[in-house]
Amino acid sequence: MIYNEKFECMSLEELKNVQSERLKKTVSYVYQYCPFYQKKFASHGISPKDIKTIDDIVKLPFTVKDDLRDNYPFGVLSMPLAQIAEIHVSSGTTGNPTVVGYSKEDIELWSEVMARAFCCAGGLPGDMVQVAYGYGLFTGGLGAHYGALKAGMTVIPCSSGQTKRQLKIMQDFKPRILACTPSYSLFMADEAKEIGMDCKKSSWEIGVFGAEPWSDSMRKEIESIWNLSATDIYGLSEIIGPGVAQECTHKDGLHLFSDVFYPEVINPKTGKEAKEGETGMLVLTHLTKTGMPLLRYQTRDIIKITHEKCRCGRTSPRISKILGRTDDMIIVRGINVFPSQIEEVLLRIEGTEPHYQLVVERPHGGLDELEVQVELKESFFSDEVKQLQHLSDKIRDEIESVLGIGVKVRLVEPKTIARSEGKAKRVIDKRNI
Ligand code: DLL
Repeated sequence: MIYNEKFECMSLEELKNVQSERLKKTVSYVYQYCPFYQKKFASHGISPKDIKTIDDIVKLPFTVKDDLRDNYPFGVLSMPLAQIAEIHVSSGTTGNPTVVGYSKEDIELWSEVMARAFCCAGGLPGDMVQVAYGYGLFTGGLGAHYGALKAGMTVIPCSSGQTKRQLKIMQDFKPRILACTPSYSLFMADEAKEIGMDCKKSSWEIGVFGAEPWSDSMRKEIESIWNLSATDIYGLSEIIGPGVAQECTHKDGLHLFSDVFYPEVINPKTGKEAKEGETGMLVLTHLTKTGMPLLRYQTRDIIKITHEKCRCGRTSPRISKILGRTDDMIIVRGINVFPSQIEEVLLRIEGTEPHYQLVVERPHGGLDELEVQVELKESFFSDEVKQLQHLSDKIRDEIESVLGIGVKVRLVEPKTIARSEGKAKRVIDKRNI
């Protein structure tokens, strides 16, 4: 079912008109209400009258994650804080996290795009949705929740974790849709097998899986284990959370809801537009958001885009799965991790060198495990085992409090982590994704 046929199936010409009108409105709006953009426009010599159609978007300056961090916490809002309805936070590189403010209308917009996403995946009003994305500052849980409500579905707000209880709920309530990270669906399968459950008989027919990279082979695995149709959903907190793009049942790219989020694909080195079909960085512009609209936001996600109409009838452009990042962010159990966050902790702790490596594994296809290998200082190397254990526990606790996920810490001898003459190789990703 197509949730909003008018906007999802609009002719490209009509779509362009809608995008042009909305861009003009958004640019005037931020120019009037957002001191951050007033300054940015002034320093680029741009004013709203320079924007006449959507093609003029290239005249606008880019917005980057550092802009949000430099204006932490509320400096990029376009409305007084008192009118902001909800705040979410996503992990930053070091120091300040990224804060996102939603107006009441933005929550409505979020509900709309997530309703589109559930229907795009094959869901129908009346379906029951088990939301096993984390609820809280992370956008996954609440975004899925709002969308399911808007689409007229029944929500079970499980959040992530308490896996045996999730499985019992699935068996007893028989939800048709499961929304969680793809790796959590595999972890649930392991638990299910442990308690002798026959996964093939699950009530889930549709999976709405995202928030982390996953491959087509992982899709096949999940589909065969759970006997469901696994679809990919993409989004990021700065833009809205989940609901920027979603695969339809043809699974031939993710439909990006471009009447509300305008996509560009650029060469990350030159900032120039990449050609259709060429890989590049996805840049997104809010066309209707009011709490914290962003113009030409550099997502750092590498994708390809096509504007060909899909067999499902939707005319929205489709993006490939996320092919990589332009930075060194990795996603571990759905949580964004930057090596620099770990480095910052190590620099604070006496006894360690800032030489470290992150090893990520997904044992038996289950949940990701992150091991932080840290080099000891020469002077600490000869210390008692007890002291070393204390040091390793301290590092683990501090890293866990920064990242919000469990990690293993392994202290290694001085000068054993390979030095590099160029960019240090901080991450060894052994997951097959
Ligand atoms: O992960 C929002 C989300 C929640 C999307 C639930 C889908 C489902 P952030 O925590 O801000 O927001 O992380 C955003 O995660 O820039 C991508 O690098 C990555 N990401 C999100 N979805 C996918 C996906 C949420 N389907 C960052 N495939 C993004 C690959 C994804 N990477």
